[in-house]
Amino acid sequence: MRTSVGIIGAGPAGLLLSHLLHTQGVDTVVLELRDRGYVERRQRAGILEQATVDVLRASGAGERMDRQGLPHHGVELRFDRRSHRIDFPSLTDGRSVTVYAQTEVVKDLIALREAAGGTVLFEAEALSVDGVDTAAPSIRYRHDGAEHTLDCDLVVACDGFHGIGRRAVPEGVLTVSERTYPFSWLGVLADVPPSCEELIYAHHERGFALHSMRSPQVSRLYLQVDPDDTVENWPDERIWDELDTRFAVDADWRLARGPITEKSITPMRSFVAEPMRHGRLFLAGDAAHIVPPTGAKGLNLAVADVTLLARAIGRWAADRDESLLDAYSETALRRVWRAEHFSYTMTTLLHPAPGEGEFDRRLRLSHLRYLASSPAGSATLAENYVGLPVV
Ligand code: RFL
Ligand code: PHB
Repeated sequence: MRTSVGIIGAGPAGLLLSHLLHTQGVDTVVLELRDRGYVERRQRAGILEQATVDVLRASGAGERMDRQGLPHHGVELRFDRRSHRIDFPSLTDGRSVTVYAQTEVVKDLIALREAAGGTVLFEAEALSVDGVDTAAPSIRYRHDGAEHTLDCDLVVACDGFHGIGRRAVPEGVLTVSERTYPFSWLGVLADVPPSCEELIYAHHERGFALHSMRSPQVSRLYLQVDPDDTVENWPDERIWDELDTRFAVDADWRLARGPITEKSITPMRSFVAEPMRHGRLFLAGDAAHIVPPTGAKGLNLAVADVTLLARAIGRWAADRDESLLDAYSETALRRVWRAEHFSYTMTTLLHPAPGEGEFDRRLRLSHLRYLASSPAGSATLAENYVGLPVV
């Protein structure tokens, strides 16, 4: 098989890139390890920055998002048993975020690719990328029990943190910066209307808790847990009791309980591999960088990467002008490192680390009070959360 741009991975990065290139008349093939149902149901992100919404809408992928997405104009920080609202529009020249689940973005993009006759091969495992230093790179993959080769002009690895794309870069070329955190997130989906109108980021001495949502009927909740904890340790009753403790406020507020339909534990990691290009191979999304989910940036970074890349590939396909391709890694990394810093700051701000001392605890509380009470502090949080237009 032959295509212009071979894309590994049908997560948001790979699917959106394929869609954006299609709108510019560039042919792609997407290879995806998992089956379609798995990819469409994998629970992950929920918050879209304004710029992400704009890209989806402008490319024709925003029709259902515009009907079903929930615009959010602020978040609540909760600590010391009190609530503090951060208002986005007044602090950011009118910008906001939208609650619309990654599962829905992925379903919308697959449906669009299907309607346009695009090729997305599910249960197709990329095994290696070859010839990235030549003008004729290729992807070796397994599909329907046989091995095949996809010949390409360019290859884009959108295959997430555990993918194989990054490994095609020769030894010694990539610089990796990394941090793992001494805690994880237990995430649950519950069939109960959210107990809040906006997200609640709660800091408690027993650990962080987050109240998010998927729809007016479905809540999404997270608890900080130990990195070696398991879901078997967390029966539903224990989860609700712990959430009650961490969200407790001196006000008339109650957390509604309902049937928990899904539970999983996610480690927290920061990771950047750079540069995001080697020869004819490009890295995008989680294949190149990971942020801890506290800042809600991962999906938005993936969208920002492929938006840049689609423009660069479009220019190259039209007249072989490589200037935007050459600039891709450096331009993308400026946003990546801003998000890395914000996600790290939000994570260390809200999660007590095991074994930390009184000094760290007091610094954290002081930082929280500053962000909640100073207009400059609140504006820093707000402008990073909704996404900085220029970085
Ligand atoms: P993905 O979504 O991981 O997709 C990669 C795809 O590549 C496939 N693949 C392969 N295919 C073929 N051959 C191979 N050898 C392959 N190896 C892998 C995989 O099956 C998969 O389908 O990466 P992408 O597209 O870069 O998208 C990144 C986002 O998924 C990720 O950054 C976000 O989900 C992170 N994230 C959040 N981001 C936000 O912007 N806002 C949020 O509110 C938010 N919350 C979260 C999150 C991530 C979380 N978890 C579970 C890590 C909350 C959580 C709990
Ligand atoms: C989510 O809704 O899954 C979500 C929201 C905000 C975050 C992380 C996850 O910071």
